[in-house]
Amino acid sequence: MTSTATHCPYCALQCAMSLDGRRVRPREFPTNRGGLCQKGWTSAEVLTAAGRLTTPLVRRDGVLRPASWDDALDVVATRLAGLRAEHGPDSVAVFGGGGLTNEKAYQLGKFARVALGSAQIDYNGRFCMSSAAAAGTRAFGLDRGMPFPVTDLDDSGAVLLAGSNPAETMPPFVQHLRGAELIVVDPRRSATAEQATLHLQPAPGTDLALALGLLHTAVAEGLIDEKYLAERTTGFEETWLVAAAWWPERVERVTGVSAADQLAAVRILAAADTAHVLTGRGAEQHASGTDTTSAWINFALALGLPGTPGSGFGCLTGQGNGQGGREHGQKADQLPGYRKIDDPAAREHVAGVWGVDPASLPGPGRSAYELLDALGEPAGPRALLVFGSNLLVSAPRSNHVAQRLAALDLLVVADVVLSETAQAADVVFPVTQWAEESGTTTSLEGRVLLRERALPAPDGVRSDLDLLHGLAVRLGQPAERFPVEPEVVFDELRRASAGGPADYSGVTYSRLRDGEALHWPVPAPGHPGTPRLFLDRFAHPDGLARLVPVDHRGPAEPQDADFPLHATTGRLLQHYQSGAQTRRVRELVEAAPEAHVEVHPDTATRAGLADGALAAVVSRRGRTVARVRCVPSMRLDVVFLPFHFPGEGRANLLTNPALDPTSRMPEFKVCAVRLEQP
Ligand SMILES: Nc1nc2c(c(=O)[nH]1)N[C@H]1C(S)=C(S)[C@@H](COP(=O)(O)OP(=O)(O)OC[C@H]3O[C@@H](n4cnc5c(=O)[nH]c(N)nc54)[C@H](O)[C@@H]3O)O[C@H]1N2
Ligand SMILES: Nc1nc2c(c(=O)[nH]1)N[C@H]1C(S)=C(S)[C@@H](COP(=O)(O)OP(=O)(O)OC[C@H]3O[C@@H](n4cnc5c(=O)[nH]c(N)nc54)[C@H](O)[C@@H]3O)O[C@H]1N2
Ligand code: SF4
Ligand SMILES: [Mo]
Repeated sequence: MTSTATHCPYCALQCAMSLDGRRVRPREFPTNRGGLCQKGWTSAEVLTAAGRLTTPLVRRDGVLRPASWDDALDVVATRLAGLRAEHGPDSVAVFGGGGLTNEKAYQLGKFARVALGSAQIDYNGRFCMSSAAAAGTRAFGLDRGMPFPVTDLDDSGAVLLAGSNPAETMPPFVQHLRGAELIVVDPRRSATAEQATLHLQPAPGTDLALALGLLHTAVAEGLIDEKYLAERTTGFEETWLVAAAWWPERVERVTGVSAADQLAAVRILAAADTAHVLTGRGAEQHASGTDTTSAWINFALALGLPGTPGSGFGCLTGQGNGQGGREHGQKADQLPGYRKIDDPAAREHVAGVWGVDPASLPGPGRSAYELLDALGEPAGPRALLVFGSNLLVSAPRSNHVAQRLAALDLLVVADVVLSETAQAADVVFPVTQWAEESGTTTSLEGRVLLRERALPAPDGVRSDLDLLHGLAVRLGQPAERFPVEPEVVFDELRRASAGGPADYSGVTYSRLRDGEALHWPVPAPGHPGTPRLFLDRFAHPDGLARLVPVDHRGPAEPQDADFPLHATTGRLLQHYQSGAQTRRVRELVEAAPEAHVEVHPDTATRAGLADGALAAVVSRRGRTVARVRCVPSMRLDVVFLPFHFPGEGRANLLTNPALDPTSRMPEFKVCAVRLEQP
């Protein structure tokens, strides 16, 4: 049996594995060093899982019925053409995903702008990394989540993790933290916090105050790097004007983190020869997520970490292609190569590669939640095509999103399984999974990886690229404009990205096959790639990093008498995202079968709930039913729910779609709730 070297289909660590037939074996690689988590080990089971789609489905008389590819493509193309003719090109919208390969993300953006002529495309990365990306761009002039290789962390003296729980979300990553003093900032005593030297346990949504407080303490203790600030940054004075008002006792009052622990954290980081500050979704998924990430960056800059050999600041990218997926044009405001869609030079370049008039490219469209919110409204889209997202489980304010999807004239979903969103669709296309197709992803360290096809696709299943080709041709596009071969698409992506911030022009499939470690930018075929950014200069024109004066705002929905607790949401080891894939793997379901809510025992008792009983968690937007798990280390004022479960166990029935003004990220990580008997 042949063995094919590939990478895990799930998270951004992109652990290396081999597939011998459908048997997964871990593979030695710098990021995972032969390790895999339970999801990676069992990932091949999804290839043959119950519910695997192998035929297109078209809704007739209210029921999804099998159809041929040609019939399904004809139905969709005819209806899209009709909607466009009657209501204009923006009546058709597209929703993509950060799990899609670079080739698919690129082709999806091109399909929306060229074949549909629609501005209305965005993707689930808006719900994931958008605050991190906005803050990174603002500070450094360029957003590559981790501007250094993961293995740099092996030699770090101290690491502060703000709102990240890699012990569950990227288990093999944790081995890179073993040599460092670890400070974990998390309202929960997470599995990662259990391993920390110091656990700071702020109330959800108060990281911004905490980061300001740590900056304050660093200044007060004389522990900032003044030479670095003078030579490599601007904006410290304005930033200090805000941080000066965040003295330790005030920070303690707002966050719940003691002044002594604030001091201890600053001292650990300042005493280390090399140190890193890393953020995860806990800090970023807030209506103030961009400013909160900026506050963590400001603190890292004050300590002189970013762009210093052996030290650094990074945001831990989440989805398998969370980095590449945000660079090649499926985001509302972007063109390939991380170009801006409103930049005339970028439009000219990309239109040249696509062979269209730059003036024909639509401008920026709505952000993900705003797009969903507008579906079926008089001025909003009437059709939605979904690729790689299970919105009915993962988008905020689920009840409302379900209503908006139901108001559409046409919902089309391409998926590998009949996800909750696919079940609600008018047309469903069965597509290939990672092992059945080739394509590239860009991992959390900005390294481009090739996942080669290892298995034949099941009968009836085609790739997303094939589907886009079929639709584009039916919409009148020349066939050669939408190729189906991943390598051909990648070669076009290289040209489209050339000269852009995320320049892939020097990356080729053959270099990747040879095992070259190519971190972007790779601006020429002989270029060795850029594992470490910012060592000499940051990417702003003056080469300096920016500290940004930001102030604490707190959660968009404060606690009150009716909703006295804060709910936060996140992940469990066993399930991936909406659970569409992992809820089909028996071993994972047995370990984590249903929705639960983590509660302090006293909080449970006050609500009349016992450990193991079902509880209703109620917010202004909805009601979730979940099993009570009493956890003595929880804060009394916080409950935690994983968001992987469907139906009435959906955490997103509760969540607040208050949006960050810059990134348009919804506030997944904090909303006001109460506990009730179910
Ligand atoms: N097992 C598993 N692994 C995954 C995924 C998965 O679904 N399952 N998804 C992948 C993806 S797409 C992503 S984005 C990453 C996410 O990876 P992480 O960011 O590690 O995951 P989360 O569990 O969403 O959030 C991390 C922690 O933030 C804490 N938190 C909640 N509110 C706050 C707050 O206000 N401040 C702070 N400081 N912390 C807070 C939560 O308690 C939680 O422990 O994981 C990737 N890996
Ligand atoms: N409450 C709460 N909600 C959250 C979060 C949170 O922390 N709390 N986190 C947010 C974050 S960070 C993220 S990334 C999102 C993720 O949430 P979703 O966007 O729902 O992501 P997945 O569950 O990975 O959905 C991917 C879907 O695409 C399918 N799929 C997999 N590969 C392919 C492919 O190659 N092509 C096609 N067409 N389909 C494919 C899968 O079967 C699955 O149905 O959830 C967000 N929602
Ligand atoms: S850590 Fe991420 S990439 Fe590695 S095996 Fe687990 S899910 Fe896959
Ligand atoms: Mo994510």
